[in-house]
Amino acid sequence: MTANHAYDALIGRHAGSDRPFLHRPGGGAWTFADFADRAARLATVLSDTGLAPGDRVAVQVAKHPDALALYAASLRGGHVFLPLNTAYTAAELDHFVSDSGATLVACDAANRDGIAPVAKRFGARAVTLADLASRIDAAEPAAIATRGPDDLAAILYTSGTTGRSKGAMLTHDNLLSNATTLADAWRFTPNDVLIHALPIFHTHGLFVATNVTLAAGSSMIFHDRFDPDTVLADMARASVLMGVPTFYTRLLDHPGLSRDVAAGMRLFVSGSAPMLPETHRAWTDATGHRILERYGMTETNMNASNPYDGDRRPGTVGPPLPGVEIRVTGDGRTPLPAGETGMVEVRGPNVFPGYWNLPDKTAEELGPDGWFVTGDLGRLSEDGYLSIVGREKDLVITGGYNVYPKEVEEALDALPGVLESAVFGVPHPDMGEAVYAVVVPQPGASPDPDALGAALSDTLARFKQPRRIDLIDALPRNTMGKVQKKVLRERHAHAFAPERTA
Ligand code: MCA
Ligand code: AMP
Repeated sequence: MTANHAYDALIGRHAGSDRPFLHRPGGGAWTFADFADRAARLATVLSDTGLAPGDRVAVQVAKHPDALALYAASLRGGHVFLPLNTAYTAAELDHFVSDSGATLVACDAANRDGIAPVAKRFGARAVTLADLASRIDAAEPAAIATRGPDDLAAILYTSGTTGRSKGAMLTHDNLLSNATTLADAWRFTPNDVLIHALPIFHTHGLFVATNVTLAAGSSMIFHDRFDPDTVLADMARASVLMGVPTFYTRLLDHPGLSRDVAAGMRLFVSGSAPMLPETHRAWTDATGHRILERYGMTETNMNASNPYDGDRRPGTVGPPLPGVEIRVTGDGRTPLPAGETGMVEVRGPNVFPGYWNLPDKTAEELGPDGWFVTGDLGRLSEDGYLSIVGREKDLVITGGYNVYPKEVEEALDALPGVLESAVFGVPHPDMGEAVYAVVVPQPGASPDPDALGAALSDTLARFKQPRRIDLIDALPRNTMGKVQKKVLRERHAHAFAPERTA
């Protein structure tokens, strides 16, 4: 008898169920039994490639049901799943493959030629998801690898304010404990039907949306991308939507949104980026539903959530989830009283054990007492609701994707004619924030901002590329010589403001 902490509880448990799990984009559905069987056979295909328990499997594929089967197969085989944003360039992939020591890189046919040399350089094999899937029917179900709560289930790379991206290690129990907590807190039942329109290479779409559905034995309507028309059309047969704030602002702009269309829905969840209180209120006016906003991080899964019953307060992310502790600290990491703003720290079974191969970086952010320093600035109310009021980390969140200015500045500074640059976020009506860059040319040079932007496309994912690049004479600096991003943010705050009609 084997025991695999997350696989057994999320997938194995449903292996005999003929209830629907996943409604496919083109029609038809997988039952839970279909999904578990596909994962079991795909686990054999993986081990036939030479993958052993503990090995990392990097995956950069377009959203497809088989990508979820690959995640399940990786859990079953005891491998470490390493999902990658499809927007990443081959240059960005280089670091993830070398740093993780991945042995297999699953990709799409269209990218195979770009990825194969990267994989080869680091002793890995590139294989297309379609190729792996084509071998499923002929494979026998694999044995379930034994995995305990503290064994690694996944590594998700997050950028940082300094240096290269760090691999956040997530254990079987990080994933399972958070999934069961959320399924409970949000009252998921087998009758729920989730509209799954998020990407599946980040925590939100892969762990929150998928694991909660699995933990509760609910089902999902799998969309291959976010399309407001399709989301609205599917509300008639669904009960829950999870999204980033951009989903909600785009749906609010859609003429098809109404109380009637949303009448059968039970819950709308938002997270990954701050939601403006106006959006909450507009959603309630348009649909009669109160959006439930929650707060999480790659390193911690979900930490806080507005309550299912009771007051869902716009502009807050609610109290800590059951089993999770949150404190706000000041100088010397001393806890501050309610009402005061400081660093948000979290502790609980959801918090990761550290960054892959980076013990020093881990020690900076995760104390021996288990408190993790999030880099977010927040405030707790007297009755325990957390408000995220800013970020100490220099981070832009655009449409729910994180962009670390340092990475974009380094790419800009490496271009001919550029002396130095500063990158920051400004309000954007669709994406929440947009990436903005100012560039100081080298003496005598006058680089073309459009050409600079185009040159970044070889190295940076599209969502990281600045929406605007201006040339300026000098960066604003304080007396210590530090670039004043606040001044820049204020100077360009209205760059993307919707035009006013007189
Ligand atoms: C696409 N583009 C973007 C973004 N997405 N640019 C900036 N930020 C983005 N997020 C680019 C496209 O490449 C395109 O470039 C142009 O913007 C317009 O694309 P559009 O068609 O409007 O975009 P879309 O394909 O409709 O995507 C927008 C989206 C998507 C639906 C908001 O970005 C999305 O699904 N975001 C969700 C991200 C997410 O899951 N985050 C969770 C991270 P061009 O100029 O070439 O046309 S997990 C997390 O943060 C924590 C743990 C948590 O709490 O959940
Ligand atoms: P990631 O690095 O992708 O895991 O992004 C995590 C970051 O997203 C957090 O540290 C916060 O800064 C931000 N975030 C997630 N959810 C919310 C929210 N509901 N409100 C404000 N910020 C959020």
